[in-house]
Amino acid sequence: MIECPEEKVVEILKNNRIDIAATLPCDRIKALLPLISGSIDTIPLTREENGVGICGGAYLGGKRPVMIIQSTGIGNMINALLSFNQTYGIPLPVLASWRGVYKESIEAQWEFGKKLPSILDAAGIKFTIIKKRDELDGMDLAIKDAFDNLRPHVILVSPAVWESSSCNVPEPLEITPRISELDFKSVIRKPKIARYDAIKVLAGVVDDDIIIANLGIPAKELYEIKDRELNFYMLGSMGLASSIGLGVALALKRHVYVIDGDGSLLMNPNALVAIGSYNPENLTVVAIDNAAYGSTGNQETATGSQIDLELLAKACGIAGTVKVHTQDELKEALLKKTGFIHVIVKPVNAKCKEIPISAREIKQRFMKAICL
Ligand SMILES: Cc1ncc(C[n+]2csc(CCOP(=O)(O)OP(=O)(O)O)c2C)c(N)n1
Repeated sequence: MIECPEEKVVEILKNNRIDIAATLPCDRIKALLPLISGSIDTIPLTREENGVGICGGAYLGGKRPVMIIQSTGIGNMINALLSFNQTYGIPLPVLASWRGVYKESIEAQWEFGKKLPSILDAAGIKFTIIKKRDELDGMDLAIKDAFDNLRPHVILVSPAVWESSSCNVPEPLEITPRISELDFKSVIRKPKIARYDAIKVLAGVVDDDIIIANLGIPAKELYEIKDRELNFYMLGSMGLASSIGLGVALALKRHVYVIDGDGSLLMNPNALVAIGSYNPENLTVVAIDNAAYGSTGNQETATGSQIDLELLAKACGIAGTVKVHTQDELKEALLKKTGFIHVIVKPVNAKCKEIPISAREIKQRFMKAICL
């Protein structure tokens, strides 16, 4: 009889050489999470989909990540699991505390929890159900399946597994008393350059640096300007460019530039929250702001009149930020490797063809180029 099944889980993760855990709490795993963060590098998430990007980036950089979340979080990840992990062949074991099915008193858990196996089945996402402690070895097989077969694998763990565990839950931390002050003035002028001009400047300064290119027209423009094996072109999973960039930057020493967009950053500002808590020196987010969803026909976004992305980045704790309007200003900021470069551009799309390489080729040649 295992006294503390949580310890067994940590042992399974360690035996599988898991070196990054991206987590978001569930009450049922409150004794597991501190054990995880005590023995594996842990990235606390603010939304699960963001974790899919960070873990994917970490994998591209040579790490072996896992996500540990509540099962409801799968609902926040499903597009990314399909359009990123399944499409590119990127492994991701997901340990999900399975709510809604076992001694569940919260009504809001019932609908999704009960239907989750059918949802995963319909989506073609591999999953393993662990109903009791003596089935925990199934977790080991599921993790191996994810890495051997380059796919996500969800492990639905019933709360029954943790029942009457002898593991302790630590005391909570209190808020850190502090003063927040912001001395910030920013001027957004009439844009002079287009996204294409900005990407040209970036392509001109990279040496053996990495570029993660946002989905849609930005990726196509980069492909046309300068295709290279160290370019990772996103084809889906809108919102995850900077999350992927963060994951790669945390895994590797090399510099990582992310071409992101205003629409995408506003879809997943959680990426900025995560970046702000690490501020890796080897990451530059090039936030190309055309105040529009450019790739889908230039529908306006809130950056046109309401939100200043540089201010948002600062509010999220990103240390180095700058706003640029010209190619020269952009070049200077890129050479300084500023953490967040807010590039003001016109809503203009170059006429580019589809990227003629498959998602799996994009991934394979990228990983080969960084010598993994
Ligand atoms: C979840 C999701 N919603 C919507 C889309 C459609 N879509 C693809 S690219 C894009 C616009 C992205 O805008 P932005 O990040 O500002 O970049 P831009 O194209 O302007 O450079 C949209 C809405 C999508 N692919 N995925």
